Amino acid sequence: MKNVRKLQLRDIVDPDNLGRPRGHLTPIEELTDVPFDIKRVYYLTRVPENTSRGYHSHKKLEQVLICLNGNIKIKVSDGKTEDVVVLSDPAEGLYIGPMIWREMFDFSPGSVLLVLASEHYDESDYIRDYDEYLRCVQE
Ligand code: T46
Repeated sequence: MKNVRKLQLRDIVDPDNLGRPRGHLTPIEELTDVPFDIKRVYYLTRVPENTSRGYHSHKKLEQVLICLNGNIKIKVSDGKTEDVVVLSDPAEGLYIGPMIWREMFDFSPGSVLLVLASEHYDESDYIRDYDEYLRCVQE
């Protein structure tokens, strides 16, 4: 689907000098690891079971969603086709560009969704009404 794609982020796993694991490190640099300047970062935590969020599109905003812990499902649609992406790997991002409807659901207990955004928060960039969204993408 245009304007939606998975990004493989770096996953640095370097043992200490005795060969013991030290865990994973994922660096994210703007315009290198994500395709935009990062102007805003936010995260979703403690989302109750059976709770869905999103239900909107953005006119211009680009974002990368990363599940830092647990797993989360993201439904994306361009108004014609839809797809469900499962995020569970902290070294994987989901790029969502302009005019993509998104819904986030099935947050596992303790899950954390980190979002990197190309713009500051601007409510006028949101399309929160699905019929309006469909009218916009069909124009
Ligand atoms: C998106 C998905 C993945 C702010 O004041 N600043 C912010 O940067 C954000 C993101 C939200 N807010 C306020 C606006 C609302 O009063 O926080 C409240 C909850 O926002 P919203 O209902 O839009 O949250 P989600 O989880 O439905 O959607 C969010 C982002 O808004 C959206 O851009 O793509 O996460």
